[in-house]
Amino acid sequence: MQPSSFPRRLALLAALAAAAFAPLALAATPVQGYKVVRSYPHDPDAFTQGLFFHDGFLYEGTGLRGRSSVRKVELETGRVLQAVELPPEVFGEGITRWGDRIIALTWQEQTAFVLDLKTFKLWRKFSYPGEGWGLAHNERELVMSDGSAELRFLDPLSFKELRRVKVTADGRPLTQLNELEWVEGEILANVWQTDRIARIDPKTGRVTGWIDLTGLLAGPQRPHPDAVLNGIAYDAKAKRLFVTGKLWPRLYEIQLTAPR
Ligand code: DDQ
Ligand code: CA
Repeated sequence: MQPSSFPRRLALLAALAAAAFAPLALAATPVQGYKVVRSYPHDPDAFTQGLFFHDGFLYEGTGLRGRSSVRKVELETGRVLQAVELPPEVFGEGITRWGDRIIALTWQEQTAFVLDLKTFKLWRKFSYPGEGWGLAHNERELVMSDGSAELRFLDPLSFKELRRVKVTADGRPLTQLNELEWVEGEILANVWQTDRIARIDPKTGRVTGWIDLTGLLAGPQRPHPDAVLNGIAYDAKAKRLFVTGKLWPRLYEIQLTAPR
Protein backbone atom coordinates (compact mmCIF):
# COMPACT_ATOMS: atom_id res chain seq x y z
CA MET A 1 0.00 0.00 0.00
CA GLN A 2 1.24 3.47 -0.92
CA PRO A 3 1.75 5.54 2.28
CA SER A 4 -0.20 8.70 1.55
CA SER A 5 0.86 12.03 2.94
CA PHE A 6 -1.13 13.66 5.74
CA PRO A 7 -2.73 16.38 3.53
CA ARG A 8 -3.71 13.78 0.98
CA ARG A 9 -5.34 11.63 3.65
CA LEU A 10 -7.14 14.70 4.92
CA ALA A 11 -8.39 15.48 1.42
CA LEU A 12 -9.57 11.90 1.05
CA LEU A 13 -11.40 12.10 4.39
CA ALA A 14 -13.02 15.37 3.38
CA ALA A 15 -14.14 13.85 0.08
CA LEU A 16 -15.57 10.82 1.88
CA ALA A 17 -17.41 13.02 4.37
CA ALA A 18 -18.80 15.18 1.56
CA ALA A 19 -20.01 12.07 -0.26
CA ALA A 20 -21.63 10.72 2.90
CA PHE A 21 -23.49 13.93 3.66
CA ALA A 22 -24.34 14.94 0.11
CA PRO A 23 -27.53 12.84 -0.09
CA LEU A 24 -28.77 14.48 3.11
CA ALA A 25 -28.06 17.96 1.86
CA LEU A 26 -29.63 17.40 -1.56
CA ALA A 27 -32.46 15.12 -0.58
CA ALA A 28 -35.40 17.48 -0.56
CA THR A 29 -38.31 15.08 -0.87
CA PRO A 30 -39.72 15.22 -4.41
CA VAL A 31 -43.21 16.65 -4.88
CA GLN A 32 -45.55 15.27 -7.52
CA GLY A 33 -48.63 16.85 -8.98
CA TYR A 34 -51.72 15.21 -10.43
CA LYS A 35 -54.03 15.07 -13.40
CA VAL A 36 -57.73 14.33 -13.03
CA VAL A 37 -58.63 11.36 -15.23
CA ARG A 38 -62.32 11.34 -14.31
CA SER A 39 -64.53 12.48 -11.50
CA TYR A 40 -67.60 10.88 -9.98
CA PRO A 41 -70.39 11.97 -7.65
CA HIS A 42 -69.69 11.50 -3.93
CA ASP A 43 -72.22 11.70 -1.09
CA PRO A 44 -71.70 15.21 0.34
CA ASP A 45 -73.01 13.94 3.69
CA ALA A 46 -70.28 11.29 3.94
CA PHE A 47 -67.60 12.38 6.40
CA THR A 48 -65.11 10.10 4.67
CA GLN A 49 -62.72 8.35 7.03
CA GLY A 50 -61.96 5.13 5.19
CA LEU A 51 -61.97 4.12 1.54
CA PHE A 52 -61.01 1.06 -0.47
CA PHE A 53 -61.85 -0.50 -3.83
CA HIS A 54 -62.75 -4.15 -4.22
CA ASP A 55 -64.21 -6.15 -7.08
CA GLY A 56 -65.70 -3.21 -8.95
CA PHE A 57 -67.07 -1.31 -5.95
CA LEU A 58 -65.94 1.32 -3.52
CA TYR A 59 -66.26 0.72 0.19
CA GLU A 60 -66.41 3.74 2.42
CA GLY A 61 -66.29 4.31 6.15
CA THR A 62 -67.77 7.53 7.48
CA GLY A 63 -67.28 9.35 10.76
CA LEU A 64 -68.97 11.79 13.14
CA ARG A 65 -70.81 10.44 16.20
CA GLY A 66 -74.32 9.37 15.29
CA ARG A 67 -73.46 9.42 11.57
CA SER A 68 -70.78 6.77 11.32
CA SER A 69 -71.28 4.01 8.80
CA VAL A 70 -69.71 1.48 6.49
CA ARG A 71 -71.05 1.48 2.93
CA LYS A 72 -70.72 -0.18 -0.41
CA VAL A 73 -70.83 2.46 -3.12
CA GLU A 74 -71.32 2.34 -6.88
CA LEU A 75 -68.33 4.19 -8.34
CA GLU A 76 -70.03 5.70 -11.41
CA THR A 77 -73.04 7.16 -9.59
CA GLY A 78 -71.87 7.47 -5.98
CA ARG A 79 -75.03 5.58 -5.05
CA VAL A 80 -74.93 3.81 -1.68
CA LEU A 81 -75.83 0.19 -2.45
CA GLN A 82 -75.53 -1.20 1.05
CA ALA A 83 -74.79 0.34 4.43
CA VAL A 84 -74.58 -0.40 8.11
CA GLU A 85 -74.58 2.22 10.83
CA LEU A 86 -72.03 2.01 13.59
CA PRO A 87 -73.29 2.57 17.18
CA PRO A 88 -74.15 6.28 17.63
CA GLU A 89 -71.56 6.74 20.38
CA VAL A 90 -68.60 5.86 18.15
CA PHE A 91 -66.73 7.99 15.61
CA GLY A 92 -65.94 5.83 12.58
CA GLU A 93 -62.45 5.96 11.09
CA GLY A 94 -60.35 3.94 8.63
CA ILE A 95 -61.61 0.77 7.01
CA THR A 96 -59.88 -2.00 5.10
CA ARG A 97 -60.64 -5.47 3.78
CA TRP A 98 -59.13 -8.72 4.91
CA GLY A 99 -60.45 -11.70 2.90
CA ASP A 100 -64.21 -11.57 3.24
CA ARG A 101 -64.17 -9.23 6.21
CA ILE A 102 -64.19 -5.47 6.57
CA ILE A 103 -62.35 -4.03 9.53
CA ALA A 104 -63.48 -0.60 10.73
CA LEU A 105 -61.61 1.51 13.29
CA THR A 106 -63.05 4.17 15.57
CA TRP A 107 -61.36 7.41 16.52
CA GLN A 108 -61.28 7.47 20.34
CA GLU A 109 -63.39 4.48 21.31
CA GLN A 110 -60.50 1.98 21.07
CA THR A 111 -62.85 -0.44 19.34
CA ALA A 112 -62.69 -1.96 15.89
CA PHE A 113 -65.65 -3.62 14.19
CA VAL A 114 -65.13 -6.66 11.99
CA LEU A 115 -67.95 -7.01 9.47
CA ASP A 116 -68.83 -9.57 6.87
CA LEU A 117 -67.90 -8.13 3.45
CA LYS A 118 -71.10 -9.42 1.81
CA THR A 119 -73.79 -9.08 4.49
CA PHE A 120 -72.20 -6.30 6.62
CA LYS A 121 -73.19 -8.40 9.68
CA LEU A 122 -71.01 -7.84 12.72
CA TRP A 123 -68.54 -10.70 12.98
CA ARG A 124 -66.67 -9.53 16.09
CA LYS A 125 -65.09 -6.52 17.74
CA PHE A 126 -61.59 -6.04 19.07
CA SER A 127 -59.94 -3.32 21.05
CA TYR A 128 -56.65 -1.53 20.69
CA PRO A 129 -54.89 1.14 22.71
CA GLY A 130 -54.83 4.79 21.64
CA GLU A 131 -56.64 6.39 18.73
CA GLY A 132 -57.67 4.86 15.43
CA TRP A 133 -57.22 6.94 12.25
CA GLY A 134 -56.33 5.18 8.99
CA LEU A 135 -56.29 1.51 8.07
CA ALA A 136 -54.91 -0.47 5.12
CA HIS A 137 -53.40 -3.89 4.45
CA ASN A 138 -50.74 -5.70 2.45
CA GLU A 139 -50.62 -9.46 1.80
CA ARG A 140 -49.66 -10.26 5.38
CA GLU A 141 -50.63 -7.47 7.75
CA LEU A 142 -52.94 -4.64 8.55
CA VAL A 143 -51.36 -1.24 8.94
CA MET A 144 -52.97 1.49 11.00
CA SER A 145 -52.30 5.11 11.86
CA ASP A 146 -53.29 6.84 15.08
CA GLY A 147 -52.48 10.52 14.55
CA SER A 148 -48.87 10.10 15.65
CA ALA A 149 -45.85 9.54 13.42
CA GLU A 150 -46.01 5.80 14.09
CA LEU A 151 -47.68 3.21 11.91
CA ARG A 152 -48.68 -0.02 13.64
CA PHE A 153 -48.69 -3.36 11.88
CA LEU A 154 -51.32 -5.80 13.12
CA ASP A 155 -51.86 -9.48 12.58
CA PRO A 156 -55.01 -9.61 10.41
CA LEU A 157 -56.48 -12.60 12.26
CA SER A 158 -55.56 -12.06 15.92
CA PHE A 159 -55.36 -8.24 15.59
CA LYS A 160 -52.27 -8.33 17.81
CA GLU A 161 -49.74 -5.58 17.23
CA LEU A 162 -46.66 -7.02 15.51
CA ARG A 163 -44.42 -3.96 15.20
CA ARG A 164 -44.31 -0.25 14.54
CA VAL A 165 -42.48 1.96 12.13
CA LYS A 166 -41.81 5.65 12.65
CA VAL A 167 -42.57 7.85 9.66
CA THR A 168 -40.10 10.62 8.90
CA ALA A 169 -39.97 13.31 6.24
CA ASP A 170 -36.57 14.93 5.66
CA GLY A 171 -35.42 13.34 8.91
CA ARG A 172 -38.25 14.70 11.05
CA PRO A 173 -41.22 12.73 12.44
CA LEU A 174 -44.37 13.17 10.36
CA THR A 175 -47.54 13.14 12.47
CA GLN A 176 -51.24 13.47 11.49
CA LEU A 177 -51.13 10.46 9.18
CA ASN A 178 -54.76 9.88 8.32
CA GLU A 179 -56.42 7.66 5.70
CA LEU A 180 -54.07 5.02 4.31
CA GLU A 181 -53.73 2.91 1.21
CA TRP A 182 -51.22 0.23 0.31
CA VAL A 183 -50.22 0.87 -3.32
CA GLU A 184 -47.66 -1.26 -5.18
CA GLY A 185 -45.41 -1.83 -2.18
CA GLU A 186 -45.71 1.61 -0.63
CA ILE A 187 -48.04 3.18 1.88
CA LEU A 188 -49.91 6.30 0.83
CA ALA A 189 -51.14 8.48 3.69
CA ASN A 190 -53.29 11.58 3.74
CA VAL A 191 -51.77 14.13 6.07
CA TRP A 192 -54.70 15.52 8.07
CA GLN A 193 -55.73 19.09 7.25
CA THR A 194 -53.39 19.32 4.28
CA ASP A 195 -53.78 18.70 0.56
CA ARG A 196 -50.86 16.33 0.66
CA ILE A 197 -50.43 12.60 0.47
CA ALA A 198 -47.15 11.13 1.72
CA ARG A 199 -45.58 8.20 -0.10
CA ILE A 200 -44.04 6.10 2.66
CA ASP A 201 -41.47 3.32 2.40
CA PRO A 202 -43.03 0.65 4.65
CA LYS A 203 -39.63 -0.77 5.66
CA THR A 204 -37.94 2.41 6.82
CA GLY A 205 -40.88 4.76 7.36
CA ARG A 206 -39.16 7.31 5.15
CA VAL A 207 -41.35 9.63 3.11
CA THR A 208 -39.97 9.13 -0.38
CA GLY A 209 -42.25 11.65 -2.05
CA TRP A 210 -45.22 13.96 -1.70
CA ILE A 211 -48.33 14.09 -3.82
CA ASP A 212 -49.63 17.63 -3.81
CA LEU A 213 -53.39 17.69 -4.49
CA THR A 214 -53.82 21.45 -4.10
CA GLY A 215 -56.76 22.67 -6.18
CA LEU A 216 -58.47 19.28 -6.48
CA LEU A 217 -61.47 20.65 -4.59
CA ALA A 218 -60.78 24.34 -4.23
CA GLY A 219 -61.31 26.01 -0.84
CA PRO A 220 -64.55 27.86 -1.70
CA GLN A 221 -66.15 24.57 -2.85
CA ARG A 222 -65.49 23.01 0.52
CA PRO A 223 -68.59 23.05 2.68
CA HIS A 224 -66.79 23.16 6.05
CA PRO A 225 -63.29 23.73 7.50
CA ASP A 226 -63.22 20.05 8.42
CA ALA A 227 -64.01 19.05 4.82
CA VAL A 228 -60.41 18.05 4.21
CA LEU A 229 -58.84 15.69 1.73
CA ASN A 230 -59.26 12.17 3.10
CA GLY A 231 -59.79 8.89 1.36
CA ILE A 232 -57.47 6.99 -0.95
CA ALA A 233 -58.51 3.83 -2.77
CA TYR A 234 -56.54 1.78 -5.30
CA ASP A 235 -57.93 -0.51 -7.95
CA ALA A 236 -54.90 -2.79 -8.27
CA LYS A 237 -56.27 -4.63 -11.34
CA ALA A 238 -56.83 -1.55 -13.49
CA LYS A 239 -54.17 0.51 -11.63
CA ARG A 240 -56.63 3.30 -10.89
CA LEU A 241 -56.08 5.65 -7.96
CA PHE A 242 -59.10 7.33 -6.37
CA VAL A 243 -59.18 10.16 -3.85
CA THR A 244 -61.88 12.17 -2.16
CA GLY A 245 -62.47 14.17 1.01
CA LYS A 246 -64.76 14.53 3.99
CA LEU A 247 -68.14 15.89 2.83
CA TRP A 248 -66.79 16.37 -0.69
CA PRO A 249 -69.35 16.32 -3.52
CA ARG A 250 -66.91 14.58 -5.91
CA LEU A 251 -64.50 11.66 -5.93
CA TYR A 252 -61.59 11.74 -8.36
CA GLU A 253 -59.56 9.25 -10.32
CA ILE A 254 -56.14 10.83 -10.58
CA GLN A 255 -52.88 10.19 -12.33
CA LEU A 256 -49.63 11.37 -10.80
CA THR A 257 -47.40 13.68 -12.79
CA ALA A 258 -43.59 13.79 -12.77
CA PRO A 259 -41.90 15.33 -9.71
CA ARG A 260 -41.07 18.98 -10.03
N1 DDQ B 1 -59.58 12.44 12.65
O1 DDQ B 1 -60.17 11.94 11.58
C1 DDQ B 1 -58.52 13.32 12.20
C2 DDQ B 1 -58.99 11.34 13.39
C3 DDQ B 1 -60.53 13.09 13.51
C4 DDQ B 1 -61.25 14.20 12.86
C5 DDQ B 1 -62.27 14.82 13.76
C6 DDQ B 1 -62.89 16.03 13.19
C7 DDQ B 1 -64.15 16.40 13.91
C8 DDQ B 1 -64.78 17.60 13.32
C9 DDQ B 1 -66.26 17.68 13.46
C10 DDQ B 1 -66.80 18.66 12.47
C11 DDQ B 1 -68.25 18.50 12.15
C12 DDQ B 1 -68.59 18.76 10.70
CA1 CA C 1 -57.75 3.55 1.87
